Amino acid sequence: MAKLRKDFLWGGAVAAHQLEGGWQEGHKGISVADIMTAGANGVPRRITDGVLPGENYPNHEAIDFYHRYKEDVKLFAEMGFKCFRTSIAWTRIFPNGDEDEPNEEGLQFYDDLFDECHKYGIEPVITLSHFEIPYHLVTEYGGWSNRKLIDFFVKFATTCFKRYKGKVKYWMTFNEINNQTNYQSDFALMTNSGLAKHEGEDMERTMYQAGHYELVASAIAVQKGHEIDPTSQIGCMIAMVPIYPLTAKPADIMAAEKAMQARYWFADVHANGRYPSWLPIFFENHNYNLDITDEDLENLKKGIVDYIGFSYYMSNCIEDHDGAPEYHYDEENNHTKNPYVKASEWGWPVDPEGLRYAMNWFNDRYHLPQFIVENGFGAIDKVGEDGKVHDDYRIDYLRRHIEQMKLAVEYDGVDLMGYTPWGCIDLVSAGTGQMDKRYGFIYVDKNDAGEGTLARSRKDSFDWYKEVIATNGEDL
Ligand code: P53
Repeated sequence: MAKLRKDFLWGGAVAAHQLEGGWQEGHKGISVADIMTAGANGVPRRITDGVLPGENYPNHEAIDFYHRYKEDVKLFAEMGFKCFRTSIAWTRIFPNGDEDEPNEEGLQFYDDLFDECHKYGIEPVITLSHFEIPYHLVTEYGGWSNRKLIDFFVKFATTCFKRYKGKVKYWMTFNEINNQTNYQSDFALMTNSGLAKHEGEDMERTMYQAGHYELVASAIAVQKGHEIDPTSQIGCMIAMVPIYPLTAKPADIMAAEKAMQARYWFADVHANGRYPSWLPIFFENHNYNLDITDEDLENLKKGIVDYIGFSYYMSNCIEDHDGAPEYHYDEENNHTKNPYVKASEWGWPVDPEGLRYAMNWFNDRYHLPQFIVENGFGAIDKVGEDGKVHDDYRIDYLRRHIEQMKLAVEYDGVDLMGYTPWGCIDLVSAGTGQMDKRYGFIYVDKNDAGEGTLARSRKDSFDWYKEVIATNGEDL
């Protein structure tokens, strides 16, 4: 029976914009995360036209990791982290995104952070673009609807590959690139691609065009990254939310299959180096006339990723909705409640077996190593009388998912590189902008209203996870 790798990368995951704060420190530019207000459970964040007075932008300060990272990395080391997944804020390196020269202060910040990690034997795992595109690229270029973004991104990526060669071995290009499958969502369009909706614009078409440019940019980055450092491993990052058929009715099975194709064609292109057969037909039937060149298709072939990085929080469900031959998937409206699965307070269905299912699905389809780079349970934590958070619900969620992850390795033969639960330290929620939707092993004293001392403290899950790592996942 296969076991977890001896060098299994246990760790935790965050993203720059959700924890760093210091939004104007070191000549950082404004990113799309800096113009998103705080929402609440069920209340979406608003995207404002620039940074406006009187609005509450939770990412501006976040948890002030920018100034406190040494203390935080020390706590990660205490848990025994082998790796730490974060992102490089594009706007620290190229504040507007279109400069000729990078910003040295930004580059130095990540040098210092990576040095601090290596001091404890913690390997950085780095996402290049995690929901934090320079806002200037949105206002001046229309975000990823513009081919020019490919060059800007490739420049950013190669600058990072060169600068951090020897310090960073594991990279990912675009975080949850397939979230924009939900092209009706202002949030998904802006965070993935810097796209704003315009009257009369077919946003589904724009999403496919932006996705194409991103995939080409990713494929070029993979090629450059390998040239610069042949030992580097560059993955994609897919939001894996399996879509199950609601029943055994054949049309439900087909609807689910088509929904999976619509959500995961991004992964097909990353991992197979080409478009799946149904997509050119779909583009033609919808008269999309996308800008896809032969050179692009060559680049896609040459830029196959080294591993499948993915997040897993939940699964969803679908039934046949209209019986049309195309099975046009509508992420915003087609999901159906799964009667066998309970949801979190935020309506995220909790389904540990879905993780094993997802790992098998990726394995059968791509035959590549995998890296679970996000998984976790967002919950309201209460500090007990003893000053500690007793988060047995979080331990329960993680334990049940790790059990399934191990089954996928031990019985199904999935080659798994590592596991980095999301928000290993409490941070700003991407979806709602809340502080009180917490994922961490480390509690941060700050609430939705922005009040608190920012002091860090260990939750019960901190001690639990430390033991999990120490026993390479044996003691759960
Ligand atoms: P929050 C939607 C569905 C699955 C994952 O999410 C998602 C989203 C977007 O909200 O995002 C990932 O903070 C993302 C992280 C994010 C994390 O999941 O909304 O990569 O940036 O914080 C959790 O609870």
